[in-house]
Amino acid sequence: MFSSFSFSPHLSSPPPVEMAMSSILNADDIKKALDAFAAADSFDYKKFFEMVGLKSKSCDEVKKVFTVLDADNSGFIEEEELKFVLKGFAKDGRDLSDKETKEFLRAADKDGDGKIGVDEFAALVKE
Ligand SMILES: [Ca+2]
Ligand SMILES: [Ca+2]
Repeated sequence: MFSSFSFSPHLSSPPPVEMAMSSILNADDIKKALDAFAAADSFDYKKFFEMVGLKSKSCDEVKKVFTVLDADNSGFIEEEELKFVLKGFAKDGRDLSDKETKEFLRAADKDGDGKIGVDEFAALVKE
């Protein structure tokens, strides 16, 4: 018989994102930040991280947020995950445009491997 516990590394249904995020960040702050950058190509990661309150969080909490955004648990936020990064904060967050995604990635990806590691993410948040 199958046990009720699953240790599969290929988890097809990650835990509810909003619940995880709202245990770290204030839902109202997230909503305000998403509203502020609702227009296409208006995204500013520095202001966004500040508005959602991430900038003032501890390193551990920033790492938890990274884990939520790393939807496939690869240990990195890849370009395709970055495009949907706002959905990690709230279900109704918009997709980033290709231009925003590339700019965000370029700003974060200090070692140039085309994806964002947890240290790169933490450094970006604290920038
Ligand atoms: Ca990933
Ligand atoms: Ca990198």
